[in-house]
Amino acid sequence: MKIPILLSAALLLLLLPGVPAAFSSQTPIQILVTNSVTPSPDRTYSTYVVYRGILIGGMRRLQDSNTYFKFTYTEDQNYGPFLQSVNGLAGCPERRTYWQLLVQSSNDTTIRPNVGIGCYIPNANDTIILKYSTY
Ligand code: B12
Repeated sequence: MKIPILLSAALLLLLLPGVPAAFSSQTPIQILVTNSVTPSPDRTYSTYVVYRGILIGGMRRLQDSNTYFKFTYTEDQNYGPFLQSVNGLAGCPERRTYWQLLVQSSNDTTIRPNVGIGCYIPNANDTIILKYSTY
């Protein structure tokens, strides 16, 4: 008897306004891959992170579902994953190139997050810009 009551309570919680934010697990984002070093076409992809999920989760999900998006990263012992390559193009210390992480929010402001792909938590409808750049 207790189990159906618990199930009904859970269902009710899901239907209450305000509560679903914690349950509805999809925060949609776009990923724009662009190259400021050598001219090449931009590519835009759609994916999502779970509620308060980190960017790399959405990137992995995209990689698993779309053969045209690939990335690699190295693990830094202090700062976590460092984005090494996107779609086969790798950053190169000798050429001083790297994949810069930028975020354009739905209100059109663009920021350069002060954390990497393993720490950044996207907001709904963010456009994550992976920009091949020089430093
Ligand atoms: C130089 C530098 C870079 C260079 C590193 C290459 C080079 N050969 O110089 C470049 C320009 C590539 C870079 C990029 C980024 N950086 Co940087 N970088 C630094 C800086 C100023 C010095 C690092 C250093 O040389 N330490 C001395 C050496 C001897 O130690 P090291 O452990 O070998 O250093 C390596 C790591 O620091 C690594 N690294 C550098 N930046 C980052 C960022 C992340 C997320 C990771 C995992 C590793 C990493 O590269 C260094 C050289 O191999 C630090 C700030 C500071 N004063 O420490 C920020 C710093 C480490 N970077 C930071 C950030 C946020 C980034 C970016 C995410 C910025 C962006 N939005 O694009 C990107 C990384 C994107 C990606 N591809 O994943 C943050 C990391 C904070 C955090 N908790 O995640 C720091 C602390 C600056 C800050 N904003 O406070 N960075």
